[in-house]
Amino acid sequence: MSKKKKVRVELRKNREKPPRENDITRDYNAGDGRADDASSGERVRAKGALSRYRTVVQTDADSGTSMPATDGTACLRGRVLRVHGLASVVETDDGRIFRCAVRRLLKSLATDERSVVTTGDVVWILPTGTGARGEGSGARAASSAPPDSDPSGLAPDAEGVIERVEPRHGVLTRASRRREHVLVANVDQLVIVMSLVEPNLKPHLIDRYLAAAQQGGLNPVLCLNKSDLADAVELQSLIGLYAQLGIPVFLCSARTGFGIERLREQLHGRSTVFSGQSGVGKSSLLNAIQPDLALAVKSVSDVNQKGRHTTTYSQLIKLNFGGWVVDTPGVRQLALWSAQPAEMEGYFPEFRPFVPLCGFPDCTHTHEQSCAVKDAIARRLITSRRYHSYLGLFHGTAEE
Ligand SMILES: Nc1nc2c(ncn2[C@@H]2O[C@H](COP(=O)(O)OP(=O)(O)OP(=O)(O)O)[C@@H](O)[C@H]2O)c(=O)[nH]1
Ligand SMILES: [Mg+2]
Ligand SMILES: [Zn+2]
Repeated sequence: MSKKKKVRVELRKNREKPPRENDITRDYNAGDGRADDASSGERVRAKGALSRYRTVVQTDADSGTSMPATDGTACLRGRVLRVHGLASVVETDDGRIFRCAVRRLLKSLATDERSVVTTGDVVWILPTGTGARGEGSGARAASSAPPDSDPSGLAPDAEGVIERVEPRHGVLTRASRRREHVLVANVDQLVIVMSLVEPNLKPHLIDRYLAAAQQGGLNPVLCLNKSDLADAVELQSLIGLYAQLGIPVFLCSARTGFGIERLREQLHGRSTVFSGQSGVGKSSLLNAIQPDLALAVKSVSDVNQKGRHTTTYSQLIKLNFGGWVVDTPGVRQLALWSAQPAEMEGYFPEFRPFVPLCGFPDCTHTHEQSCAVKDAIARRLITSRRYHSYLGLFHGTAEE
């Protein structure tokens, strides 16, 4: 059984007539009759100003249950390439590019979730503008945004409205200002990009990414870049640790091309998101993998401007050798979204053999006596570095 959640929706009073009464009926049917107060929830706020609420039931398996009906003949299916504030750039299945607003009802549904539409979403759009033209946008979608053009970087063929967002799978999510921020949807692999130096490797951030990957249903891959600048010998134990956990580790240099062929093979035929701190070389690696992408990378003159992100928005890119990749802006921190402390041990697979041996069945492996996990750390069966990452996540403190 999939979980159901009720969402209280305010239908904003921007229309004279109640919007789409037939939707309510449909919601009622679609929601197993549980759109309880479909009409009884109507309240009149002020004379003449119609203000209505309704509760819709969304299932996790199909959060589209309460989405407006899409007219299969008028709507086009597409994928969100980028989001710029209120506008999303969508490539439809026939290869056209649309600049889309989001239907108001969808926004109402998502008031508590920051990401009603995110990069990678599969959506249904209703074309609104005329002059839909052009075919085959792959090359344009892949090229970087020319300055002073449309902020999307693409000259859209036409305009449209996003009517429906398909249920997501494979998401990279984080907590941002106490809200859920879905960075990317519908990918199957997360490439955690770290650089050996400039900026220095942050093992605790790796562990957070690994937890986020499990949470979002992504296969993690660790990519250690800038191998031309530092000797990786000192990292053998770290590389060994992640390899033991079953995580593929790639040592690369976007500058020299070292390790790039292997990374390219890893992307082939998959949908991948690249994430990591600013300046680790995410965009540089993608340019090395497919040079015609010509993604903007930090130039020498920018190097001293610390904290400045060169990539400023996530974009979904079609790879010419098969596959999709999302280049994202750098992150400073990665706070997990809605993860309960008790869930954290599940993100540390090497704890698993010991957890059943703890003295208390609900042992948190923090302060308890007779904790088999802490014993395993004392016996060096679990590294104390990973245990510290666990403590940081458990207590919800920021990583060092
Ligand atoms: N020496 C060396 N420098 C690299 C390598 N990869 C990237 N760089 C440099 O690192 C800087 C940052 O690279 P970007 O590709 O812009 O980094 P990014 O991760 O995309 O950064 P944001 O877009 O800000 O998140 C640039 O000056 C690159 O030239 C590498 O393998 N070796
Ligand atoms: Mg970048
Ligand atoms: Zn324990």
